[in-house]
Amino acid sequence: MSTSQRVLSIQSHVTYGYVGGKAAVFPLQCLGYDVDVVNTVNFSNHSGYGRFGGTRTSASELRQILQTMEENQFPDPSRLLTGYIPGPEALSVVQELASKLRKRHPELVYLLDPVMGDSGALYVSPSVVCIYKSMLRLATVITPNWFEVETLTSVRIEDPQSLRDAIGILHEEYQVPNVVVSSIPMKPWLAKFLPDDIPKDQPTDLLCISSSRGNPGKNSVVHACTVPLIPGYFSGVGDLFSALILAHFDPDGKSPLPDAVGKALSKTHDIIRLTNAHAQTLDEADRTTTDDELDRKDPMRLVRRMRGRELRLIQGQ
Ligand code: PXL
Repeated sequence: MSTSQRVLSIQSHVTYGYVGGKAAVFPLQCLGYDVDVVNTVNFSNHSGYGRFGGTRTSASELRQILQTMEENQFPDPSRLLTGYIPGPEALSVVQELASKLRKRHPELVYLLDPVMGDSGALYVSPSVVCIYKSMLRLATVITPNWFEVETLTSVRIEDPQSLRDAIGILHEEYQVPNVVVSSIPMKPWLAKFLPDDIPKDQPTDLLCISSSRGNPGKNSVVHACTVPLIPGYFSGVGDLFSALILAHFDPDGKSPLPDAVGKALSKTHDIIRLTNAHAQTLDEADRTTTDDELDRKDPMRLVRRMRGRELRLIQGQ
């Protein structure tokens, strides 16, 4: 990779722990990128701790930062990474920027992670959904989770055809060249649909699909790979995964999308393994997942549990 590559990363900042920009920027820097960072929120810690303090960056603050960057004629990035942007006004400012950069540099590599929710629930304002839909055509790669694919396409994914339909809508209607959907639980109907060399007898595996749009009239190129599921939820994993895809992706051929996704998946998996091994060293009482009664009696129990599950990014560098 040339040393002059520059990423503009626009996502959340937390003082303690590794989600959003804290999960993305260090890996990008380790891989040789200069990273310019815009924080969409400035919080003490991620929301899973139950208590978090700080502020969201307003649309006018974002505009001021971006405008001054222009006035000072700082170099434009060759790559753009956008993640958690919880409000519609702020997201519109990012849309304007992405649109301007895309016009100025048609070769811009833009990874858009449409962070909206998970497991059937939105955790951003519902009004960001239609803004994301109108931003999709600006992206080079998008990394929605299963729920976000359903939200963007209004397709309920319940069999191979609906999965094909949803990805087809993202490629054709929304003009997204590359779609990566990760952390898909291995469902029986999905297993039947996969090629022979993918292990399917382990319901404990997670599947990742990457799909690149073909030339007009041609089918898209779809790759699938699996990683063993490590039980439990680790915050910031999606942010790390997206950053690594952006870092490794070389649209001109040396590392096309499936290669970049493979590298990102194995590195992310290694960090989760390291993090999980560390979490196992916690006291039994703090390791046990949810127990509302115990958490109510001792709110610091949740804090200890979350602390033990912060990504071991530095240790795993
Ligand atoms: O993508 C994870 C994430 C990012 N940013 C903030 C969060 C979380 C997950 O909880 O709270 C502020």
